[in-house]
Amino acid sequence: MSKLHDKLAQQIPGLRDEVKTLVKEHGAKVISQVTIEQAYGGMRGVKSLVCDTSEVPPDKGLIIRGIPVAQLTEKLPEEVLWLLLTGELPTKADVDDLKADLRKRNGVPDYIWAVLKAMPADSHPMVMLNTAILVLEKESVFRRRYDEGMKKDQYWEAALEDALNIVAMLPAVAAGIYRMRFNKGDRIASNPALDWGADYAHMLGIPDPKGEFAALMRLYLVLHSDHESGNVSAMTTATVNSALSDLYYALSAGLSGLAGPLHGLANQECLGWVLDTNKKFGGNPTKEQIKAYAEETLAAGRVIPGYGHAVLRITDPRFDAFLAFGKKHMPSDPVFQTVSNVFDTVPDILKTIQKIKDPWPNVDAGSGALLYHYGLTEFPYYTVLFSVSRALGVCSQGVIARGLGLAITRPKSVTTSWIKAQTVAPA
Ligand code: NMX
Ligand code: MLT
Repeated sequence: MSKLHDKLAQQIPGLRDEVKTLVKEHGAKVISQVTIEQAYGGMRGVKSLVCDTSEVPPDKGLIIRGIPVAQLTEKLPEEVLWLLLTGELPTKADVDDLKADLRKRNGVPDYIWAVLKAMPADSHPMVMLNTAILVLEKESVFRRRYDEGMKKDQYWEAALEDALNIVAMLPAVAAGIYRMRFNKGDRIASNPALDWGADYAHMLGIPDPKGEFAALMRLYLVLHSDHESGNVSAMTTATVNSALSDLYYALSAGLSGLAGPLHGLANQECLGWVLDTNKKFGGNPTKEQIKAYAEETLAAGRVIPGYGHAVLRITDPRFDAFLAFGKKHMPSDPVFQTVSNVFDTVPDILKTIQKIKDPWPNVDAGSGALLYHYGLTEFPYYTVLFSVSRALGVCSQGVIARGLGLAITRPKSVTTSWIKAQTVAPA
């Protein structure tokens, strides 16, 4: 058994007992209320989910297990995976063990490539990724063991097996999709000497003489790894998984939510918007030209991608981390400069629109320019990178949920007639 398995085996029974006691002794305590506006408004702010892997205070941004994400930017994604699952940073021996375990699990079955090749050549890369994950469900340890009559207190172990197998295979699957979909030539074999993020960079095949692209990939995979559990992809993954559909079904469903333009597709749309400004103005636009283009976008009833957030009310610290990377490695890159100028311009415009609650950039506002700089210019692919990273968080959430024995998700819906009846004052 791996060190990660053993660590969780030590922790999970105690956590389960703690939750049982909390519910038994304080189950009736009210922690949130729901207004009519929230019922129609995407349940914004309703506290009705529990997620222990991370939290997102509106005035601070992502905190993973008590550590602000700005303090995790030098960590490997494997270290963050360990942190998400156990609540502690791993020792060197722990992380070496996890790396070796992932390496053992990273072979992708040949049938995946046959399925992907059979898909229309112009399929969106996110459709290819979600199809591959769903087809891989055949490998689910959770489903096999459930069919064999596994006991409830063993669910988390089978979920951990699925989570680790998925995380291990994803870079090769995602890199294979990149090379196939964008005619980059044959797939590139995994290099067992590399860490998970650097190996993904290597399998994509982007020339990287100085190792900067690998460094960007590690950073990217850390920054997108988790964002508590109320966002569409995490909540969907958790809901599907709560039916004891295994993590292959659950992740594929969750990432279908990430593929939406209001969620993870915004990174593709954001770079598109930045490049459009450069095209429209025949080069790097001035701040006045950016302002004019932003106003034109808003007047057309469209959103400025990469700006605004359902929870945050500050500049996303993940955006800050990407901006710092860009300033260090590519300060004079014209696309990066436009991203930086958009940051100086757009919040002031959005602040004048009363209905917009957060005028600041989110994680998607800057990452595309950095990828573009290193030659990863196929922006329909960008949400796939987000997905590989987000799998770390949502799969960790799934393992913990099965460890805690959380119930199937089933809130109560009401009709508009019922809501109208609540607004009538009693006679
Ligand atoms: N540009 C134009 N309008 C905006 C923007 C924006 N960037 N952000 C919010 N609004 C509008 C929003 O469409 C809504 O309009 P209406 O009432 O007419 O439907 C109004 O402002 C109120 O929205 P908020 O309450 O501020 O935001 P909400 O919580 O509903 O939505 C987002 C959050 C992220 C969906 C929204 O800010 C948005 O659409 N941003 C652009 C897309 C984006 O960057 N998405 C990525 C999110 C991060 N991620 O990685 O997933
Ligand atoms: C995310 O990382 O999932 C996004 O910032 C969206 C969110 O948290 O609502």
